[in-house]
Amino acid sequence: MNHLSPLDTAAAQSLPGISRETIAALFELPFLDLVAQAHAVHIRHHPRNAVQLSTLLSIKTGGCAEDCGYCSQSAFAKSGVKAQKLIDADTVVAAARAAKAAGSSRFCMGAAWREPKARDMPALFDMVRRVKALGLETCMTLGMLSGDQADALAEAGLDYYNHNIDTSPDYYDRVITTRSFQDRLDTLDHVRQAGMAVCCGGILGMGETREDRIGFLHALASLPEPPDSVPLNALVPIPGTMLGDMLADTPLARIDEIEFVRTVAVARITMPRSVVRLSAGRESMSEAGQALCFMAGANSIFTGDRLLTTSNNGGDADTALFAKLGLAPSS
Ligand code: SAM
Ligand code: DTB
Ligand code: SF4
Repeated sequence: MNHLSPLDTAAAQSLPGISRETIAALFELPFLDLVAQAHAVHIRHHPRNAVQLSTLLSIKTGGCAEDCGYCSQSAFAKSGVKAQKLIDADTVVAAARAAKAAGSSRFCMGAAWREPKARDMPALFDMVRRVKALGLETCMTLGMLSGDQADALAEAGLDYYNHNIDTSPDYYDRVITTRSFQDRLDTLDHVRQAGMAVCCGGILGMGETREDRIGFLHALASLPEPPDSVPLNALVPIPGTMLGDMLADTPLARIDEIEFVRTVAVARITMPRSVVRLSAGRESMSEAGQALCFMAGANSIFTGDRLLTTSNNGGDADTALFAKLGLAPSS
């Protein structure tokens, strides 16, 4: 029998130290058993039928020095995304106000930087303070941070910092060459040391194998502390990016919905207390696929009709889906 007993599930929850073998065995479970187990873990640690809503805004778009193979904002990509400077705080606050009015509880500001420059820091502090004053949780994703930068952002009141490991340590070099897996771990460490909540996940459907998905979740669950929030993105294939073009040539590399749901379920079981965010790629997912993700333990989404440079399911589609599924937004 390859089924995990409840005892094994309990072992999987006594983190840290979850083994690769345990994660691999979870992936091998019959799909319905896996989703049932994940749902049982989910309702033990999180409110039922509740999904947290976050809204994204690109505060500095394009022209990024990194070569992330999925990203439209890399200077190495021919995606047609134009480089723009850091936008002003008034524009950010207006977008945050609209996000709050639409029911979002967290506002995530993303910048296409390798890392923020010293001259940008005062404007970032101002954005954090003013968005927070609206009664929203604040999140930023700005690339790598030094310990001092993380401390200063925490001091300004930043609640969450998003910095993804993106994929398994083994597959990482096929996706990004300009910064290392260890660089990412160092930034995550600075964020945690500064006392901010860590938001860390990655992308599925970049041509990685099941082994890579196991390695990816193993790396996340083995961080000194599991991330508070785990965004799971399905690759949005953008023409002119290395991976977008690869997927256009080999459509079968696209992750199927059942394997995506499996990955959500294994994330839920291996990181029982983390909030798992069904992130980019939701637009190309069926309603039934999204419902299975919620069943398997996803309990956060990005709302609004834009992500950073690509479109997202608009609020109307999400309101209709929540009504169909009996889900309610949570804070
Ligand atoms: N420049 C910062 C950084 O890389 O840390 C912040 C912004 S970056 C766009 C944040 C994350 O978005 C990436 O780490 C990646 O996981 C995700 N992402 C970017 N482009 C994507 C795409 N085309 N499809 C799915 N996820 C994507
Ligand atoms: C994350 O993991 N996904 C979000 C957020 N963190 C910053 C970004 C998704 C970007 C999707 C592609 C785009 O819109 O350019
Ligand atoms: Fe730059 Fe972030 Fe895009 Fe990588 S993912 S190219 S670091 S904006």
